[in-house]
Amino acid sequence: MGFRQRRRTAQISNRGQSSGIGLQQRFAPHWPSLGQTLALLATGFWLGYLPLCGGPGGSLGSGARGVGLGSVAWAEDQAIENLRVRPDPKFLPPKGYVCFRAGGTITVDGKLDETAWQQAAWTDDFVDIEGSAKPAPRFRTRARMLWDDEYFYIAAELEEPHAWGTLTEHDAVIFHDNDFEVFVDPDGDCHRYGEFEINTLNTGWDLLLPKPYKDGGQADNGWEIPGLKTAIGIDGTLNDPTDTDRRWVVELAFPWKVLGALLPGVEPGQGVAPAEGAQWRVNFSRVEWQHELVEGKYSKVPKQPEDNWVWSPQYTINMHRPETWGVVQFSKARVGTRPAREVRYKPDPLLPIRWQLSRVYYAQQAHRARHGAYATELTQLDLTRLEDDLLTGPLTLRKQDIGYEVWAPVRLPGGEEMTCVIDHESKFTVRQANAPQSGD
Ligand SMILES: [Ca+2]
Ligand SMILES: [Ca+2]
Ligand SMILES: [Ca+2]
Repeated sequence: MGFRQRRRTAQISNRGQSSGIGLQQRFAPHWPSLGQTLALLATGFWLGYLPLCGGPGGSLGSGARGVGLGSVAWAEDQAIENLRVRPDPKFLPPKGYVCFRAGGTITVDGKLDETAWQQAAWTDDFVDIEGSAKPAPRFRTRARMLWDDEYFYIAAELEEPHAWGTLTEHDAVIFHDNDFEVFVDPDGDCHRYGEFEINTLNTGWDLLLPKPYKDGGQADNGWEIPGLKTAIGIDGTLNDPTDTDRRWVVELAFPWKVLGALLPGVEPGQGVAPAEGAQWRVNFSRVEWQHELVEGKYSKVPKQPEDNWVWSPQYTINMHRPETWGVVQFSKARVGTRPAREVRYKPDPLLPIRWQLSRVYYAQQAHRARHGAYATELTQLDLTRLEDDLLTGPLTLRKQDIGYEVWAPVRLPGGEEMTCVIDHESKFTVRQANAPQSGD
């Protein structure tokens, strides 16, 4: 198997926090050290087939779903990924979805027989995590969303001829089973976001990321979602390989009290539902393992990588790049009503600017991986000129006490002026034009 295959295998070790040590030791010796890696890169050994400079093919598999933290192997993973993966110069819009109010009560029982669920639109079918250029998923996956004053409801249907699962302990590493995953970043700053994973046995793992792993973030498994309601429906039989199943259904109710408190300045448990028209960054992922039968029981095929199927493509095997997650726009219109039918998804005009700022960030990551330090001038980065109709001037790179910021001066179509900023930890912020400008 090639590079990609081994990377995918190594990622298994890096994702597992609790059980990762042994696996990491098992796989780590097969990997070159960071120094060796850079030496190989310097000799051009990998340059022949690794697209280093973005472009449509600029995303080979990476191993960055990991939760193994602070290890040398992890740092090497990141350095390698940073060298290989860059956003395409052409803006690729994330998926969008309008989430309407549920008309009646949603009973979280694993059945989507409520009228409101029937009236809610399905998302697009999930695609490979690396995008539609990769082979289509073997099994269909799609989701629906609704909300009311208390909850953000998510339903998913996962076509599955063999429904099976093993994990029963809360906060276990659920993606070691086939699973369904939810990612939520309410303010879209790419920091402080929640993740929830669930398997066919209705076992959940809720965790909070203060920032992405690639930026030094450490998962907080102690983060819990009090009041969360979850249910699984199995259209078939669970853990019975003697027949063929059809699908499993996930039904979830996330309390706003908890999700809303992911926003800055909101005390724990004090979150509220989003305002009319608010847009949150959300993505869904499905992990699917190849299985075999061992003594009549389902078992993972050893050393086979998992498939990752998602709603909004990540363009690399890494969910922890919130800049490519989908956009959920909340509407107070009741699902299925005439007012709801008139609501349209309105893409945020800043999305292309964010994409461009992300390109600078990834170019800086690559620069640091190659040269040991961030570039001090944008011209040192391997980037084509960044253009967008909303930009009112060139991007500027501003050194900070630690790291840097890149500023993009913007005028919205309505005339409002602001500065979009990304920093060295991929945090995205928008500053009003009149705000004090440090760093000049
Ligand atoms: Ca239900
Ligand atoms: Ca956030
Ligand atoms: Ca937890």
